[in-house]
Amino acid sequence: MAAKFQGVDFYDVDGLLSEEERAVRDTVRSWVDERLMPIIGEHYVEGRFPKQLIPQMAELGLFGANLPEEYGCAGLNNVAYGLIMQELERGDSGVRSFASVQGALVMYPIYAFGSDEQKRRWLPKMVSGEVIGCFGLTEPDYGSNPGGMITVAKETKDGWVLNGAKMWITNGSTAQAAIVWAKTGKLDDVNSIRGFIVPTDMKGFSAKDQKGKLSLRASDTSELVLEDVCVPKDALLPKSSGLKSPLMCLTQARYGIAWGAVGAAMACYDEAVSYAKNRLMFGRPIGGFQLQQARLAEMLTEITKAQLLCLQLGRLKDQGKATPQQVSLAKRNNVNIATDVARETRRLLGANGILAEYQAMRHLANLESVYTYEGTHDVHTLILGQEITGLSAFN
Ligand code: TGC
Ligand code: FAD
Repeated sequence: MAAKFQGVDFYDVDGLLSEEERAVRDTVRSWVDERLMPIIGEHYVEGRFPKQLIPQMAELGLFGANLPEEYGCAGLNNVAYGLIMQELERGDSGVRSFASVQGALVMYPIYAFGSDEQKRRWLPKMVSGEVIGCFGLTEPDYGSNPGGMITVAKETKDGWVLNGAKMWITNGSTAQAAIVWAKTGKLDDVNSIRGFIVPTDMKGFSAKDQKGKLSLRASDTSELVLEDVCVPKDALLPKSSGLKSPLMCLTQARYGIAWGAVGAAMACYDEAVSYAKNRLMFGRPIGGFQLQQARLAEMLTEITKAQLLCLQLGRLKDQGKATPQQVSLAKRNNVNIATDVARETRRLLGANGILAEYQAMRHLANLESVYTYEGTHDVHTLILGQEITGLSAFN
């Protein structure tokens, strides 16, 4: 079994953090060690999200932590928020996903596109975990290309009628409220996309969990079906306007994922170092062999680069200067290196590396989802390609 997490900080990144940022990180780090680590392996094997942790996460202020205090949120800066995501994903990508969907994909659109009444009605209940939300953008035939969506919202004299299906929706079966993106005009009009807050107990709304997942097992992922779901006029997020609105939410979530992936990589590296020092083969620790040392050196190098990337991105975001393309670069790089670190750790651990008792295989399997969701690695490559050349691969 892995020893207690020691932290990974080769370049004294800690020294670049404020006292408050370190305090937030240390609080979440202790919570992950004490409450999440002892149970996550079992939940993963059983394919269950640890729902019993929701009130504790709310108590710690982990939901929408970078949103303003006037709605009960923690009002933290983006670096402190990122450090929360890092520590949660050090535990498990599914638990980080739960918090990032709630904060970046559900509370953020209500905050950014909602009316004052909607913000006052929903945000405090979401901070406290009383209401869990999900974010329905992806459809069975429209994943990387959400602009093609065929879910529609038709205006009536009393409100809106929604029809369509959403696929791969995190927290879909747990949620009391779904942010649903739908076209309010012709199917070829991406500018008619609007966001709706849909209570999941509405007639015509159903959520069915996806079975047989070999990745992100400690997370609920569902298909949502909307059949003539009638919502009142005030379900519409009034300031949502076109495809740009859901894509703005993705930028918030991708930012958190960039940090989260570093957490998963740190967990694996820590496990690899500890195992390499303790596992004896040919009469000495395997960490004494050059091959394993090269593995560890590569891991530490990539983690250190990813930590510095996140910190500078967070500082830019706090200054209002971070661009979606900079977020894409960090999501793309950090998830990629974290997947490599997890794979190399699994291999370094030999047969033990396939057990749920250790972390590497669980992180590796999780990171395959993280590589795909919130824009696949390929999509982020093309976003960067467009930024570099000015030529879009999509349109
Ligand atoms: P395109 O013409 O490029 O853009 C339309 C408008 O949106 C603006 N925009 C963005 N704004 C903010 N943030 C971003 N990331 C933005 N990307 C684009 C853009 O400037 C434009 O604005 P305007 O003013 O000109 O109208 O749109 P496109 O249809 O060509 O699509 C581009 C593409 C492929 C990059 C986009 O569709 C994309 O990102 N696809 C990936 C889909 C995706 O990431 N889905 C994620 C679903 S949610 C999820 O996976 C949750 S996982 C759980 C968890 O987070 O833990
Ligand atoms: P596709 O778009 O079909 O892609 C298939 C392959 O084609 C990929 O390799 C892709 O990179 C490649 N490809 C696509 N377009 C191009 C191109 N132009 N050029 C080159 N290659 C291309 N969505 C939500 O809305 N809400 C959620 O909460 C949510 N949670 C998720 C949780 C999990 C566990 C997973 C796995 C997914 C989740 N998603 C969610 C969906 C996720 O965002 C999509 O899976 C993702 O955007 C990719 O879409 P797709 O799976 O349809 O793949």
